[in-house]
Amino acid sequence: MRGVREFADVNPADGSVIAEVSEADQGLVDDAVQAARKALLGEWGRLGVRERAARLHKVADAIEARFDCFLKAEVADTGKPMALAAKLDVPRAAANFRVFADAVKMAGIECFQTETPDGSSALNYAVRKPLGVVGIITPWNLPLLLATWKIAPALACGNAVVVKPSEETPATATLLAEAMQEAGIPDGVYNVVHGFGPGSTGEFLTQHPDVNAITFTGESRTGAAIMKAVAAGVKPVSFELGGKNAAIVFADCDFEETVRGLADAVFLNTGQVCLCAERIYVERGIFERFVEALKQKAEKMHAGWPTEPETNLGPLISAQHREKVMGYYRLAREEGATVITGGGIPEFGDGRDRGFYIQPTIYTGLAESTRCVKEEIFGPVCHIAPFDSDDEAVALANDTKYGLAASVWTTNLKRGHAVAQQMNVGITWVNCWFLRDLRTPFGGVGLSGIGREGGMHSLNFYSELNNVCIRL
Ligand code: NAD
Ligand code: 6OH
Repeated sequence: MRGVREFADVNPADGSVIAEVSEADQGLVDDAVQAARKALLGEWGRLGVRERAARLHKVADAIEARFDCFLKAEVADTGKPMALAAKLDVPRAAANFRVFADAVKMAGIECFQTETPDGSSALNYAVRKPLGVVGIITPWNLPLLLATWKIAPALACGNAVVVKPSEETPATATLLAEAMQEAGIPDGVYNVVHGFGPGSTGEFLTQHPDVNAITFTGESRTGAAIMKAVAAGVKPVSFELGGKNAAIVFADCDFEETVRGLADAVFLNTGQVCLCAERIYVERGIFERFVEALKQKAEKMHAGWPTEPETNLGPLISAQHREKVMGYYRLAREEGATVITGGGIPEFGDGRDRGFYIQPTIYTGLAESTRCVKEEIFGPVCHIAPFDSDDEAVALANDTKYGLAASVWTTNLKRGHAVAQQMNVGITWVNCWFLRDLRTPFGGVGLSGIGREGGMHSLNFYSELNNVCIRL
């Protein structure tokens, strides 16, 4: 028998088992890849761009028609507040399909008229072709949003995909198959395999000789392991990896807006967003006031059951991840931090005590060289430090091996531009955070990734260009 080892899907809000999931072994991964390859030779491979785009809009329609199912599945898998998933995760899944359906229809092709040495000319034009079978490996923090961010452009470009969602959050990728079927996406174009990473489904997929490219979102260390796995086949990769993102707060900021924005940037999704700010640098004149204001926000957060409308702080994803974050909370004290608030595990006296909740936490007083300031924690936690000049703030923010996102908070637009452009990252927000336009380049520098996705950047990654040169 193949693919029969089962693993538990756990609800992080109360530790209950919500499903048993079959782990795909090498044989099942082979089947999925072969199904995808076969689909490329069938109806899917013959569809024109207009019809492909129309079907992707239908996928978006089918997601919207099942909004509540996706919502419940995502919340059960992650424990995140239902209000957040209803505002962010599920709508973004539909939006991902619509944006890339439209983008591929609008995309032009490169074309050059070339002068030849004999005084005549040639015409060059590049045609877009699918890569083939794309392996998509995704994490647990925004499962549906991040999977569809890659699935939609891959399908828009005519590829077939094999998706391996995180073992922590298998539900919504599975449910998406129903939406695909309803939308008329032919069998074999969208495949899902469940399982773990090393020595399991994820590794089988990255090492598979018939997979043409790998697109991955997750930890930087996992990205490094995947690079090794694909090296022998010289396959293209797109990596969206970790971050240790900085925020720079100037004394001339709109104080209330900034505190509100940064409370989101630190605590949204219990700090489990790759873009979250874990380092906040505040101009010295407003340092004490800012620390106090963010502390007030942290202490007012409501760590309720996910379905309660006032809940704005869910649990962490797993007992193991909570142990990792608690390790950093202990380390911060050893490294000499002042604990402004939090640092522990809350007690509720009900079923949530069996879940993986953790207190929102703020530190000050750490040296910049400490591990808590240098390493990604991925929890509801930040360190706040003062600065005295624009140059010092830029230097502090850029002193990291990561380079995903930054935010700058000031009412001085000239300063906002100047500082933003000096950030060594893929995305800098000024007076906002996680405000997304899906046409813009998205990705990271250094340990935060390879390549850019979004709009044309996604279309360029998920397709091969064949330049045709015609002598005229
Ligand atoms: P992870 O790297 O542990 O796992 C991500 C996926 O990779 C999972 O599906 C996992 O099963 C799989 N995997 C693990 N090892 C593998 C291997 N050797 N071969 C093939 N597949 C393997 O990441 P996570 O813990 O699920 O997610 C949290 C991390 O993701 C954080 O570091 C966060 O910053 C990062 N992240 C980055 C972005 C971004 O856009 N830059 C977005 C979300 C999350
Ligand atoms: C990381 O946790 C969040 C990534 C967000 C996106 O990839 C996006 O497209 O908004």
